[in-house]
Amino acid sequence: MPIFVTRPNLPPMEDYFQILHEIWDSAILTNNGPYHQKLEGKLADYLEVPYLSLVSNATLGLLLALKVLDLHGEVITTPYSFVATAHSILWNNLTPRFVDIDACTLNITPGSVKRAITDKTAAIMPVHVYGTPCDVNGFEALEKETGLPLVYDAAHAFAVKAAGRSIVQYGDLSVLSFHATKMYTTIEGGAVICKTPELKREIDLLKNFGIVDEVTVCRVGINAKMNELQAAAGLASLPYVEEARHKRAVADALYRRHLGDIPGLSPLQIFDDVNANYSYFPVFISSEAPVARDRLYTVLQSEGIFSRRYFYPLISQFPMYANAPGASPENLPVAAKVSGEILCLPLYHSLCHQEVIRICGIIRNTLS
Ligand code: T4K
Repeated sequence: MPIFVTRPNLPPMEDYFQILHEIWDSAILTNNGPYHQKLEGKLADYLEVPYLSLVSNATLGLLLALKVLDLHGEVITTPYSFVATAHSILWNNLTPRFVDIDACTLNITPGSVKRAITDKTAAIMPVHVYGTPCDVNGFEALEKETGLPLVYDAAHAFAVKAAGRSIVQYGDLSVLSFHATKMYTTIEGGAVICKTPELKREIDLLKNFGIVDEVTVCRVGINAKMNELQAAAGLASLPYVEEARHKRAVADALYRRHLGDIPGLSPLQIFDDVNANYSYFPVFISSEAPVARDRLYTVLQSEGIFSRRYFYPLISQFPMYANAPGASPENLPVAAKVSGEILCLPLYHSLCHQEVIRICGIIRNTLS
């Protein structure tokens, strides 16, 4: 059996089927149905936030989060992310301005963002990469100082807490992904967490074409609604999230124990005071290692182990971003180095002890 970088955390089939039966009986399949409403409430409680709006995926969530702020100009963001981050900026006719990342957290920092602010800057979009929290307090201070709105791409950060506080309580808006590859899934899906009831009302409007009632349309909205089948998957999965987090934590610790002393390999640090979600298990293969990152990637593949080079290439290297402000490699030395060294090893709730040991054995043999 191949081992993929991740596997969906599915609820027991009976739990999902029970809700599906009810949906079939009611024949309400979408458009703010009862399961959509129920999941919004449950997730808002679970994540300790007052205003949460479900969406059909995080990419549309990010698009709407920027749209709702009615911005013009540039959005400062990271080159080290999934391409959806920057695409949401371009889709809003805004220009991404890339700044370099911190070598420890792999996130952009208030300092690097501050140095890149110009009179064209309209907003800041940091990403909590792999679920590692950004310097949320520093960004909050920067927002107070500059008045620039903060939109977090929190696609990887479901259920993460920093200093005991839910990470999605920060910023004007935060966007979570519930894609099949995430630690909590609605198959496809996401949520926009809003600081104010007004922002939630606007997101709710925009995700449903801008429709107010049968005869009134007040915004150029889009269709970004989560449907009832997605919401049902989310409701059925939610009771199993903490168990999945625990199983991922066990696999993470096992990796660290068995990979700790391999020269040239180092796992991404887990930070004090963070309640992590163990979304990914990224390791760096440095230039001191006897074989390069890409060689290890290929060896693992030949053994049926499908690791991923998240995030290589950098977003700033894709053709539509290569001429964006800040995109030149000289401006992004840390991101460029990390992108060349990173490898995300398989990590998911059902990855068993023996599989982790086997993966570590292959890595040790390849790197020694
Ligand atoms: N912002 C950030 C920072 C993101 O990382 C993402 C998405 C977004 C925004 C946008 O979120 P969404 O609009 O998707 O909600 C995957 C995911 O498609 C994507 O959601 C995710 N980030 C990105 C990091 O990874 P791929 O192209 O690498 O996925 P794929 O299909 O190669 O799947 C990876 C492995 O997962 C496969 O080898 C097997 C396994 N898998 C995958 C699927 C789809 C399964 O076991 N079952 C499945 O159903 O992008």
